[in-house]
Amino acid sequence: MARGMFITLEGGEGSGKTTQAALVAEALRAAGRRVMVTHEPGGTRAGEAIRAIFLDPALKLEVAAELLLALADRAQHVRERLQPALATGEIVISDRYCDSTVAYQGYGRGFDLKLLADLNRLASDGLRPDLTFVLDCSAEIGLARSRARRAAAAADRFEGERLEFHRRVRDGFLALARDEPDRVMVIDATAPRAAVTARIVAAITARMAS
Ligand code: Z5A
Repeated sequence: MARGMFITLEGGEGSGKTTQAALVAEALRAAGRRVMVTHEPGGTRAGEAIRAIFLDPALKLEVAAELLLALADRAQHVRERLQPALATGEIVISDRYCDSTVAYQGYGRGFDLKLLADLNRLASDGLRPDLTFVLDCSAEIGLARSRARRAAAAADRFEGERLEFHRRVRDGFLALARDEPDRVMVIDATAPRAAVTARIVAAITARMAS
């Protein structure tokens, strides 16, 4: 069976994942590749319903409920969208995936990392990214970007978290990059958008060639 390439974009709030998912896809398509862009939480009809609950600032979710919602969303996303697209040989770019659960629910909320690895394996059906880019910037910069973009709209459940939470999340992503240097690459998210895109596309192209 053909197997496309699975790329994930990770990082804190406002680090530029959504922006880069679109720009990288555009660059790869211009080079003649078939690309699907998707995201978590969401990416499927059921997933978008889960996302609405997951982010609703009016809901006070237990941390275990939050974790299980993220995993339920992933179970649906992997089987309904990721595996079928990869099976046709597409390049799949997902804006967040399993590493977000490790960073947010593990480093942020304090769940045991071994437990999360097991649960992620179950939810993802063992599907691992070929390459992951952590868009890295300080929590202050990321949150300021998100606030500026959302203007008068209400903050979601995560934006309302204390700065310390967002710093732990950043530490989590950087720890993942140290643990898995062959898969996870840290990119300076404070660089200009086009420079960030160029670094990501260069790394993908190099990986394809190898
Ligand atoms: N979450 C979780 O807890 N557990 C899980 O397992 C999963 C997720 C999967 C929603 O995710 C929340 O779900 C997330 C973690 C949790 N909460 N938080 N925090 P999301 O991905 O939907 O939401 P987000 O991370 O808050 O995304 P975002 O705010 O949309 O950020 P972004 O996609 O990284 O950034 P952006 O939208 O591309 O850019 C933000 C702004 O910065 C925008 O105005 C851009 O034009 C600007 N920007 C982008 N790049 C640049 C550069 N290079 N320079 C200057 N300005 C830039």
